[in-house]
Amino acid sequence: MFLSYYILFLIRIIFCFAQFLDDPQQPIEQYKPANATFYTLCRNSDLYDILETINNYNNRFNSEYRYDWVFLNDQQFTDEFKKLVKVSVAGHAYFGQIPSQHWSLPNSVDHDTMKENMQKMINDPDGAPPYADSMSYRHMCRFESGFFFKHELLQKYDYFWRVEPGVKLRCDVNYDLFKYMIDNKYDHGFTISMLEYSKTIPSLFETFRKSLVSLGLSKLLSDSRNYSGFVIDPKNGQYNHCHFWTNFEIGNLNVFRSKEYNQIFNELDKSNGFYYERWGDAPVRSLILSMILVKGKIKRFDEIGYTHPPYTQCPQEEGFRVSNRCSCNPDTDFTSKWFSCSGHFDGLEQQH
Ligand SMILES: Nc1nc2c(ncn2[C@@H]2O[C@H](COP(=O)(O)OP(=O)(O)OP(=O)(O)O)[C@@H](O)[C@H]2O)c(=O)[nH]1
Ligand SMILES: *[C@@H]1O[C@H](CO)[C@@H](O)[C@H](O)[C@H]1NC(C)=O
Ligand SMILES: CC(=O)N[C@H]1CO[C@H](CO)[C@@H](O)[C@@H]1O
Ligand SMILES: [Mg+2]
Repeated sequence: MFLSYYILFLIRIIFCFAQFLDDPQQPIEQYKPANATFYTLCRNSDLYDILETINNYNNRFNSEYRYDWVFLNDQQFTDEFKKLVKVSVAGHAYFGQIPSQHWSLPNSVDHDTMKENMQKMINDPDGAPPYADSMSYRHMCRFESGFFFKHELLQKYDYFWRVEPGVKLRCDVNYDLFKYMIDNKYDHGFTISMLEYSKTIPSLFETFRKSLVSLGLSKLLSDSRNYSGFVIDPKNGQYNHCHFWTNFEIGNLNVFRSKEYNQIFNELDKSNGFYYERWGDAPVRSLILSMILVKGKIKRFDEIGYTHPPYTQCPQEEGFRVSNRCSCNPDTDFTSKWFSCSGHFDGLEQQH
């Protein structure tokens, strides 16, 4: 009896010592992260949604790797926002305000034309598209298309992973996704892709086509070595409305900083379509990226469980869902819906 207590005691001591040697704090401290950061654009009123999301990303990924997180806002972040967010982010948190010239109407916008078009969209007899009446949404889309990567807080990074308040990872991501991108020479990664509401972009593609022509880049429209096939319908040469959903994206900032990206964005911006219509950042960015990236540079992450309400990507394979502790219902997976563009993307990759 006494002896067995003694043995138990010994085992306990050995166990404690082993735990000490295996202190999980130690290797994490030494982990050398990639040159990368999380990035979130949000308002002060998004505080509690973003806190939930940050904690979910910690649990699923970031407590292991401790990447930084850059928060941008058109207003100043409150002290309360910064205090609560800072203690949740596993790496360093940085808070920035967007310069007003990146979040305001360009001088060339004619206010009457803009208001008239907005009213027409709101009163559409077949129903107004989402955010038809929102000015801030239009600023947001223009900012995310042409300016976020110019913010000073993002200058010191190569890669970013965009996160929105309220999104969730639904499975563990148990490898360093940034290093995966870099090691495999990917420039852009996405989860969900889908069709855009055509009412929000009536002139986008024509403006885009003309922009490429005036920049001497029109050969890109039919260059099969790029991703033009992802966005252009070969039957009529028009936009097929496919876009990468931008609320989850992991990408190389140097692509957005490139001369081509900015030339094309500036041409599009000159037409004021962000305000006269309601161009989303997703179709704008998808069109440009599909032209300037060579096949093999864009990765579809089909194994990342992810929700941005109302849609979810959920891995189908049970073994994967068990080993990565997925919490999503595989029957809710977006991939097989008719307005998903993932099958189309995979088809292109196979031709590659
Ligand atoms: N600072 C700031 N951030 C904004 C504003 N409008 C949108 N955002 C952020 O921009 C991103 C996209 O906005 P959302 O409202 O989520 O747009 P969405 O994803 O197209 O639409 P939802 O289905 O409503 O999520 C989110 O990260 C928002 O937090 C704004 O006026 N100010
Ligand atoms: C990270 O990337 C940025 C932007 O390309 C660069 O300026 C910076 O020097 C890089 N930092 C490191 C540590 O390599
Ligand atoms: C502008 C741009 O980057 N275009 C690319 C499209 O694809 C061709 C073929 O791979 C590249 O050479 C171009 O650089
Ligand atoms: Mg959103």
